[in-house]
Amino acid sequence: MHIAHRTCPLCEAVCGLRITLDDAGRVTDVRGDADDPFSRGFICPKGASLGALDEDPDRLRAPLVREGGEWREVTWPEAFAAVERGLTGVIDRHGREALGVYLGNPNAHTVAGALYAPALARALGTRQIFSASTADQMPKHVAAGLMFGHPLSIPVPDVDRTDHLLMLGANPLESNGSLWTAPDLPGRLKALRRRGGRLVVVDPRRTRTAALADEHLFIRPGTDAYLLFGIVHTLLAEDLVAPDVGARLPVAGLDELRALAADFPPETVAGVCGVPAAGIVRLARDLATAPTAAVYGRMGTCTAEFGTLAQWLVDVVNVLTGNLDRAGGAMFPLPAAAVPRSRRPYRTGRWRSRVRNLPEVNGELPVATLADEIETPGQGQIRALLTIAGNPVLSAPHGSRLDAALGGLEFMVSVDPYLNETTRHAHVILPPPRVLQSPHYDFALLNFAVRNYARYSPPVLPLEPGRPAESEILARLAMIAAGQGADADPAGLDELILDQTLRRAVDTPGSPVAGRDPAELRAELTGSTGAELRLDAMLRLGPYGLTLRELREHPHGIDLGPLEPRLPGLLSTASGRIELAPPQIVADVPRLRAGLGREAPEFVLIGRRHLRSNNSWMHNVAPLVGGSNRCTLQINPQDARRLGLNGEAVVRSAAGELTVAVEPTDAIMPGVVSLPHGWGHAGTAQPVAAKHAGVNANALTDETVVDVPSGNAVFNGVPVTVRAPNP
Ligand SMILES: Nc1nc2c(c(=O)[nH]1)N[C@H]1C(S)=C(S)[C@@H](COP(=O)(O)OP(=O)(O)OC[C@H]3O[C@@H](n4cnc5c(=O)[nH]c(N)nc54)[C@H](O)[C@@H]3O)O[C@H]1N2
Ligand SMILES: Nc1nc2c(c(=O)[nH]1)N[C@H]1C(S)=C(S)[C@@H](COP(=O)(O)OP(=O)(O)OC[C@H]3O[C@@H](n4cnc5c(=O)[nH]c(N)nc54)[C@H](O)[C@@H]3O)O[C@H]1N2
Ligand code: SF4
Ligand SMILES: [Mo]
Repeated sequence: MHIAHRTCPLCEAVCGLRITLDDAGRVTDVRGDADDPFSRGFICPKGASLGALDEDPDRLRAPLVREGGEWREVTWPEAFAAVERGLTGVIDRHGREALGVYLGNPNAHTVAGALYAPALARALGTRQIFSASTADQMPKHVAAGLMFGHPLSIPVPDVDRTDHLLMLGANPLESNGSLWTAPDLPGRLKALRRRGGRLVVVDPRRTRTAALADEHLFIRPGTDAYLLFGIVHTLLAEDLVAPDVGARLPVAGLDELRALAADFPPETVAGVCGVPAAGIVRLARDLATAPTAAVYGRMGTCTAEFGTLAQWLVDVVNVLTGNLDRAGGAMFPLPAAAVPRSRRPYRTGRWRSRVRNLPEVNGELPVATLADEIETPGQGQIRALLTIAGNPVLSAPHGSRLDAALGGLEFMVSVDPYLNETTRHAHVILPPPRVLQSPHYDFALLNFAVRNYARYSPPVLPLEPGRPAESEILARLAMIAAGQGADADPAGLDELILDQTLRRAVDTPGSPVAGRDPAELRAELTGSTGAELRLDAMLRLGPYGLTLRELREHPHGIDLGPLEPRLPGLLSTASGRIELAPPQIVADVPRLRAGLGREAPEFVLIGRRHLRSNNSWMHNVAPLVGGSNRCTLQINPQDARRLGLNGEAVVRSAAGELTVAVEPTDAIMPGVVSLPHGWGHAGTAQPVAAKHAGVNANALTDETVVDVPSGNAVFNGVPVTVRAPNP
């Protein structure tokens, strides 16, 4: 028997786990790690099933190569050779611009995704780079980049100290939080209420989070930017702007903001968002008068038609109420492992997509146009695609179209543990090893943690001989893409990146190692893999001067304290101030204004998440599926009765049509229907998932509609019609 402690990689809450294994390396027990200073023993049903997931017999254990319709297991050298043949063939025939890559959500959770996916994307030498970020949080990056200067300068609610939290379009009791890393958010929210604080939830559904709150307001999907503008209008009209604004909080653009807000008084926006004007005014006054307060908006407000405007307004309210960057407000975390951030002011649109002329954001193009780029002939058409930890057939807007498009590629490689709806189109599938064979460090998520904290989990189980770590898989792909061949030594890539990192650090004035010799610094690093050496370098160069050795000596993690104010040093806008009215955002306000006069569709579709589900890929774990974790269309009973729905409904949008089981519930407001995404497993090689197939919600979502500044997909507020099936 053996007990291992490690971070759960399954969601953004980064809980510490205590895992018991038998002598054969099989997991016999998983529980929360009570000694983790951040998660203090919290665990959810997904974390508890990590053993079952890790040992899922349907996970791929060897690489697969597809010849015609037949899959064949091959050795790793054979698989990499097949990738080299496929990729170089496409490059020779069509050039590098015919290469595309899609990076899925688990890249935010893996060491490989953080450290090697960027190098791979660069090595491909193409601008056809796509990720789940444009089906998720890109509006927040754009708003933060334009307001504060860097797309990762994202404030998070200081949940443990706040007196008042206004939450829009998030359901952490099911999701466990997003862009807001806080293990046991249910417990933290209950503690907020216990100490006399107030939680207000705005959501078209009375979710489990809403049920916990002091107050829940229904809102028409897609209209949060109107509601938030109504709040801003009230703060300005009633002179509720905090005295810190202009002093502790240096701002630019306040007058312009005032002029913009003039068009969105509560009485005007109330009709659009379905929240009474008096309620909007009260929300504003409560935020302004609470001792401390924070506004937080997530999926429901990001993946919507006015996602960037909503994300901008969330932080405008945090600024105007004086709650930005102070204890109990919305604060900026300071992660331990960090390369110095660029101080160049943030820009988007440095290039544009070929077919729809959509602007680049954060170096990538919107996934909403991936199918266009694969299907549309001409110079630059994508002919070869790599998918790394992604399932866009089920997760991208109008994923059903992508399903067909992927079939037309000349070559496709997937790095994925499963043969699924997306990877079935690949010619080569490269499976990463088991979770317990992989190291873990949260390079991405600790940017959003409500306490500064660091924890490293080395692999619990060794790799089988010849089996590459996921980092090595991506490094090898990068070297193949760079033309160095399938046999090149991945250690060469690590040394190159280490050298660049150290050189940049010694050349940066004010850095703790400024002026030192990079070779000497390299000699100080410890670690048994390239990934560990790189982590050690980032820790040493980071703000706490930690080392990998220290993290290894603290297997439960190190608490680095509560969040602390970071202004004005954090700001990297050209003005050095918080930009309250950045031109690219101001340019999108007329679109919002035009929406004021629009007639609402009869029904709009929204998504939802379930505690025991995880996007598209945990439906093959028997203990997690079934019960209330099902793919049903939630609809208000009034609507169901009026339409005579009984059992099933036909839902149709501009993109497609589905027939789905209905679940009448008064938790959802009339005129709104909800369908979870990630289902539609028919024909998969995963027998448990196939038994709980469900339908693909993204057969209905419309890739032609995006949030304009960010190009982000719109999953919430999709106009649909609903009717009973023909008898
Ligand atoms: N309609 C609708 N669509 C949505 C959403 C919605 O709310 N509504 N949500 C959106 C959001 S927020 C997101 S993040 C995207 C997610 O979009 P994707 O990232 O495309 O989809 P996932 O379902 O997360 O798929 C993850 C894939 O990674 C594989 N995988 C799991 N672990 C690993 C690993 O360690 N390494 C590798 N290489 N692969 C791994 C899984 O087998 C699976 O194939 O979906 C978006 N789509
Ligand atoms: N159990 C579980 N946990 C997960 C995931 C999972 O699939 N399952 N996925 C992970 C991922 S990739 C992410 S990005 C996070 C997301 O985490 P959250 O942001 O908490 O996402 P959701 O649970 O989808 O909550 C979105 C809420 O927005 C509401 N909503 C829909 N439209 C609107 C609108 O127009 N306005 C407002 N105000 N509300 C609206 C929905 O009813 C829903 O309750 O969760 C992560 N955690
Ligand atoms: S809340 Fe997230 S990190 Fe914590 S155990 Fe559950 S899935 Fe894992
Ligand atoms: Mo996500």
